[in-house]
Amino acid sequence: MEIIESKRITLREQKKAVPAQLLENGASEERKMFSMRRALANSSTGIIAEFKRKSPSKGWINRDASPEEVTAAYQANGASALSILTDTPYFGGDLKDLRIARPEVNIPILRKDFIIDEYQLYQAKIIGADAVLLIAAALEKDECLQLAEKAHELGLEVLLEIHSEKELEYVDSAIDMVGVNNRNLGTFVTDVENSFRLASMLPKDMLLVSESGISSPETVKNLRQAGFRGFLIGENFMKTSNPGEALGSFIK
Ligand code: IGP
Repeated sequence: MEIIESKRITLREQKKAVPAQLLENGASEERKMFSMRRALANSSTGIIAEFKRKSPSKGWINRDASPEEVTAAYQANGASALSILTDTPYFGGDLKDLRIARPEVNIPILRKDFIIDEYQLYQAKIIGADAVLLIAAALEKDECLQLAEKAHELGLEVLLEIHSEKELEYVDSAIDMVGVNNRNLGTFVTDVENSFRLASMLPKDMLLVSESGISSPETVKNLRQAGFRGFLIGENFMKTSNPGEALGSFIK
């Protein structure tokens, strides 16, 4: 994946500027954390509302959106949790977006990025994330489990993202939640059927999240019936001029 190569380069630069040891010390400091797993298990809406300015498939979705305003509005309109893209070249996000949003809300925040190195877990903890995404397609299984363990040491929860049956082998007790991505990362085609198909093959006691391409309340209702407790929605809200309100009318 080209995006992983770009991550490696960025990481090299970041590590030169701030050595890993220094960041690790900062990341070990205690702070208040919000459990995403618990929020989704107990919540009425289960919506994980995403802050996303652009994507490789759509280009700019909402170039000028303000992270503090949008995330506060998401919370006010019923989001159970937030997802904030921190990748710059492909998604127009920034570590700052998450850091700025943190004091505005008191619901869990997922750092959405391509995580390949524990350095990024230290960053996630320091900027205020409660959970991180680990993408099976971007990691070897043992790398993925090592990162999951490190995340837990820092008090971060792990959402494992899978897309296909062959990635079911990544599902492990070191994972807090499993996300089924409805978007094929190779072709960018989204198909919610993917969630329905994989749900029956996943452990019954695992907290399941359906990701991408969700644009109707009806779909959320059906996914809930199939066992999903989290619904990760970005574009459907971000493409409007008022993402918070769009979420409000979606769940009404
Ligand atoms: C949100 P959508 O179609 O509602 O905007 O999708 C989210 O699932 C998507 O942004 C996403 C993603 C990812 C982005 C899912 N997995 C991995 C970057 C990296």
